[in-house]
Formats: sequence, structure tokens, C-alpha cells
Amino acid sequence: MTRVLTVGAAQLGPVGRSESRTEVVERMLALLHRAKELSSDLVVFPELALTSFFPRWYMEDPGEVDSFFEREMPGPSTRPLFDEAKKLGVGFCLGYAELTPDGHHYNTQVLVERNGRIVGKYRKVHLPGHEEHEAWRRFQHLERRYFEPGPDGFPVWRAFNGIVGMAICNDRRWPETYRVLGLQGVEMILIGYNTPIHYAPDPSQDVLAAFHNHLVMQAGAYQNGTWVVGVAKGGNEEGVDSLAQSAIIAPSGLIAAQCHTNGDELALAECDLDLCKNYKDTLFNFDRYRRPDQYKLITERRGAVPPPEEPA
Ligand code: CDT
Repeated sequence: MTRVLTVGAAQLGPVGRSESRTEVVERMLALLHRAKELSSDLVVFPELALTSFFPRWYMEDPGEVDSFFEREMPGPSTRPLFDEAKKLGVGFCLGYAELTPDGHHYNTQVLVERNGRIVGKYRKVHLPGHEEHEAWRRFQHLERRYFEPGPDGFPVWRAFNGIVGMAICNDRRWPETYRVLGLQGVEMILIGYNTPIHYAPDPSQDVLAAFHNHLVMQAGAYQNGTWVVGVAKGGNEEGVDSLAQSAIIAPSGLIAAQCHTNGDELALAECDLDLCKNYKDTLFNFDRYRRPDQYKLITERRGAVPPPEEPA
């Protein structure tokens, strides 16, 4: 059984508010076909890939909000992607806004095997931004208004001849994400993202957006001996510049492939899952070297509590 997967980071350029899901799926199908020509096994699309990144807009009408959500997956507009991927024998990972039958709203990714079987869904745990309209911002980031945090933690699945996990955008900045997946033996983490380059609470971070993006994913890969595939919806979308630089990162932490435009683009890498062992069995042999008894604060405490001030 070969454990070398050819993986495509299928970056998307901007999706306009007026663009239909059918039009976006056409763009994805073009990337899927290109990936097949290059013998890919798995193609990874970005977070909330089917629509414009709607959390930038404040909306009060629940009907308007729900128009950005999918009530079924596959649904009428995504069915062609599922059908074509199955026909080509290429698996894929797709980020979308999920409205469940019992009315829950999640920021979700679905993973689909080469035979068309849905492997699993991941629902975003770390929701960034704010809940209410904040007039001082150039644009909003209302994920905390429109989504509930995912209730299922960070599962892994046996798929693609390996152990695969998922995370979504802001999750990638948190070391806990990778470590919880690492503790389940993850060998490849699939991450879609929409990252506005302007960060309103601290604009001094804007010039560091690209550095921070790769910093966190490269560290997560190395410290857990896993492949990481980070895929952007980048470029100027409805007046907001978003980071591109989608990357496939090896368990060494090195970038194996990277997109070089802000638009629809495929970056491809041959990912040998057995390379994970080089790190998991040596420097990051968790069972041998970790000291969980010394890490209790990680699960017991949420915010930082500094020690009391020394008396002057
Ligand atoms: N989509 C998403 O999670 N974006 C955030 C933006 C920064 S917080 C406003 C990210 O971590 O990239």
C-alpha cells in the first residue's frame, strides 16, 4: 500500500457577493480537473469556499444570513463537484457554512474520499472576531455572530491510507489544535482559511500576516510530525484584501509547495505519510517524552492569570 499521496492545495481567488454557487463550483471543477491531470489523490479547497466571506457584513435579517448557508451537503449546486470527483477518483475537502436540520449554524469542512464516500465533517472550534456591529472597523468580522463553536473537538479519520484531521482558519493559530490532533496520531491536517490582511484591533500586525500564517502551520507540522495543508481564499474580495500563500508543509516544518498568486491556483506536493515517523518516533515521541502531569493548566485554565504583583 503506497503511503505517498499527491495533494493539491486548491486556492481560490475572491468570490464576489453576486457570484452564484454554481459559478464558484465551476471554478472548483477546473482546479479539480487540473489536479487529476497531475495525478492528485486529494484536493483541498478553502474555508467558506462557496460564497463571499459574509462575516464581513453586519446582517440582522436571519433569512439573509441563512442565504449563505448550505442545508444539505451535497446540495443541488455542490452535487456536480461530488459527482465529478468520484468519476475522476480524486478526494476533496471543502469548507462551507452549514445549517443543520435542527437549526445549528457551523463553519464546517467536509472530507470526501476518492470513491465519493463522505469521510467526516469538522466544525470550527475557535471562532474569531466579534458578535455585534462595530462601527470603528473598516469591515466587520462577525463569525461569533453567525456561527456556533463546533461541539465535536478535533477528530481524526482513517482515510487516504493514513490518519487525517481537519481545522479551519483561526484554529491554525492555536497550538492546542495541532496537539489534540497529534495525540491521535494525525499524519495530515487539512486547513482552509480566509484571512483579511488588515487586523483592526492591532494594525501593526498587518505586515506580519503572511509570516504569522506560515509560522503557525510550520510549527504545528514540525511539533507534531504531520503534514499540514493550508489553503486560502485570497485576493481582494469585496474591497477587503485577504492573504493567499496557500502552502503544503512537510513534517519537518519545511514548505513543500506554495501558491504564488492571489487567484485560483493549484499547488501540488507528493506527501509521503511515512515521513511523519521520522519525527513521531524520535524527537517528538510523545509517549516517551511528554509530561502531561506538568501541563494541567492547559485544560484547567482558559485565560492567563499572572501571579500577584510584588509589594513595592
Ligand atoms: N476566518 C478566520 O478565522 N480568520 C481569522 C482572521 C483574524 S481574526 C479577525 C484568522 O485567524 O485568520
